[in-house]
Amino acid sequence: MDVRASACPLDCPDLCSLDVSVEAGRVIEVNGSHKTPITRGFICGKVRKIADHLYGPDRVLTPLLRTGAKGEDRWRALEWDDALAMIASRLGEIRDRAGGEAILPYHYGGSNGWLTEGGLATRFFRRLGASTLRRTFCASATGAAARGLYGELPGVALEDFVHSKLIVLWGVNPSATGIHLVPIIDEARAAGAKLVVVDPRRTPLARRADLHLPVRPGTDLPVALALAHALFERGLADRRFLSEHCDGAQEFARRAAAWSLDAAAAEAGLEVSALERFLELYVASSPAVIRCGWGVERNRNGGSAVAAVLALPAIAGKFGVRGGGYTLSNGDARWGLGPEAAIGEPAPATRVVNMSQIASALATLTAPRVEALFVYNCNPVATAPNQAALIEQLRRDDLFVVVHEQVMTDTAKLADLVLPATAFLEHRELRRGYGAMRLYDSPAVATPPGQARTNQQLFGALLERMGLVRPTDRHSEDELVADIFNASPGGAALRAQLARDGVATPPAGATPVAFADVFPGTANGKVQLTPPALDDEAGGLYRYKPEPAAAAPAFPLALISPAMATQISSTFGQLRERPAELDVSPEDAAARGITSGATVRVWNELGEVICIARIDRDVRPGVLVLAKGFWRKHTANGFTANALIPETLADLGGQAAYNDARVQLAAL
Ligand SMILES: Nc1nc2c(c(=O)[nH]1)N[C@H]1C(S)=C(S)[C@@H](COP(=O)(O)OP(=O)(O)OC[C@H]3O[C@@H](n4cnc5c(=O)[nH]c(N)nc54)[C@H](O)[C@@H]3O)O[C@H]1N2
Ligand SMILES: Nc1nc2c(c(=O)[nH]1)N[C@H]1C(S)=C(S)[C@@H](COP(=O)(O)OP(=O)(O)OC[C@H]3O[C@@H](n4cnc5c(=O)[nH]c(N)nc54)[C@H](O)[C@@H]3O)O[C@H]1N2
Ligand code: SF4
Ligand SMILES: [Mo]
Repeated sequence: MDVRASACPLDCPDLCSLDVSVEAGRVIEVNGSHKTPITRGFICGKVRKIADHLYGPDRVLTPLLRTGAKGEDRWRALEWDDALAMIASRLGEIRDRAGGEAILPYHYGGSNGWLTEGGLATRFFRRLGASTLRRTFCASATGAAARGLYGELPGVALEDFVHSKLIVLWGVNPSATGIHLVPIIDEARAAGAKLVVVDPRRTPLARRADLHLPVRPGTDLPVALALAHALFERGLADRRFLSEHCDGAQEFARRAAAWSLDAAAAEAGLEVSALERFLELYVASSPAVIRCGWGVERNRNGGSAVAAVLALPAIAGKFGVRGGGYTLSNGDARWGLGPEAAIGEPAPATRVVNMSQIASALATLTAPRVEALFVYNCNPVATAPNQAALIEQLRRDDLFVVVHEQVMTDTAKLADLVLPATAFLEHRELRRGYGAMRLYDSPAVATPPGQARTNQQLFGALLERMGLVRPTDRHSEDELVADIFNASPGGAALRAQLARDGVATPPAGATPVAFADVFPGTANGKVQLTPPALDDEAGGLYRYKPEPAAAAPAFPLALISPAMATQISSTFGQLRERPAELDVSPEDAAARGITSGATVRVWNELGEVICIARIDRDVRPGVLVLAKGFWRKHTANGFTANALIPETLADLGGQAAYNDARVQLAAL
């Protein structure tokens, strides 16, 4: 048995370093190592058990052609050559007749690397003149807000949280979504740090926190603005930092003045005393860090809310010390590298389709209508909004659906053609972390089962078959990786680090301190507290959009869908046997005669879900929780939370507003 070094590129901030035991090309065991220091030699249960995913009965092993009606689950195995010929001829025919824009690539992160996302897939669809997908499932509102205020600026390194005296977890649940922060928080607390959690649910860390603010979903904006306003009004704002490092402070203060602590507490469903206590802790503590998560962005106020939360450390003067400031996505750690250099084809100005509005796009776009959907790195039936409408569209006989996948997902089941994809231990991946500031170039360590092929192999073959290869093209993995590094002045040094240590750290180091080692990446190097571009995009940044009163009587409950510990979004869902459970507060359950374990119906104008209820004291009244990532088999009627999620967007980044679902609930 061989032990090989790798790194986990799944959509998780931690970017664990791995030791993978391999025998005869098969993964036997996966353990954490120490190359990413926060891994500390341990990893999550999901990846420890990845052999069940790689070699389980749901793995797609050959190309499969649908032989029954769409969704009927009857397939015939094909040779790759025949599958590729079929795709090339169908896409070619559609392009020649209806135009390239009748073809829509559909992809999100998959395993989030720069080889599997980007690379030859993007080159292929650009040269085909396909419609352009705007990728908005996740982090597009947070990304727009963070870049608007700070430009590209790395946040507080996760390992530096040990130095913090106050840790604020705002719409983030590391106990499930980034487990390596938990022991770091424990260490900080052992050294005297306080912990504040802002979350509608009493999460495991909220239970242990010094202060938990159980906000109503979507009300972070008033809370953050009221805190900012109180800082200004009480003379607690850091005037020196604001004048030296910030633009737009006056305008920000003017807008924040719309919210007193009283008004914000009423809107968010909190005690004013809790907001006073939060303010007191925040002012008194240094270093203080706000770990902003992705629970803040997924509603109609989400972009403004994230911007307001990120403004707080500037207003309160929390930067410039190790362990102080904010952490959002450390993907912005200024690597000076990106996947674009490997694509080798400029983006054409083709029609843009927001992936979070896919159901409507398929139903309503004309000139041209979408006739082919090519899905890779994504499982939209489980993860996109408006699930029932999407399923109906995928069933259309005049829509050609190709899905490149590792396992038979709910999306693959609705395809015309399914192609077997490799998983991360079976292909090379270049990946930088969005929590841990590390970069890996991990080789394949295991043999792909069956006829699984990498994204590069698939799209390289299609480029060739469709006559889209140019004589100057570079397309081997080595060439793509070389192009990524060669495009950057710091690339050679990073490559040398990777060759020497098996891991690289950003040019500014793995634990840069904002406003000491690194400064905002905005045009003038200052924080933009009210950036005009965001103001335009949001139609008024920091302007709160309350719940539409008309909807309340019919659909009085807010449904949120946070992450599960046992999956990454829908990834690994095939391994779960237990049905989905809907968490209901004791109050809302009692009002409807619902007991734990009862079958319930939860619905709105978009659809309904029939599943099992669990009475949960950790959920605030008025809120229901049905996790993201369930598969259709996990509920009694084959629909998940996504069947209740509207296609309306957050105010920035075209972001999906997953937590804006409003529903009614009844016992069945
Ligand atoms: N185990 C596991 N790890 C994951 C993932 C996974 O699915 N499973 N997903 C990965 C991905 S894709 C991402 S984007 C990250 C997400 O990482 P997190 O941001 O931690 O994930 P979520 O669970 O979506 O949301 C965090 C919290 O926000 C709360 N919340 C919901 N609405 C609101 C609100 O309006 N305001 C506030 N303040 N809180 C709210 C939820 O109750 C939840 O506890 O995790 C990554 N890591
Ligand atoms: N209800 C609700 N839904 C949500 C959210 C929510 O908060 N609530 N949050 C959203 C968030 S944060 C995110 S990030 C999205 C994620 O949504 P998706 O992008 O759909 O992510 P996954 O569910 O992880 O599915 C990724 C798929 O890509 C496949 N894959 C992985 N690597 C490769 C590869 O190399 N090649 C190919 N061809 N395929 C590969 C995996 O097998 C997997 O099936 O979900 C969103 N969905
Ligand atoms: S999913 Fe996250 S915690 Fe699990 S191995 Fe990967 S990086 Fe580590
Ligand atoms: Mo995400």
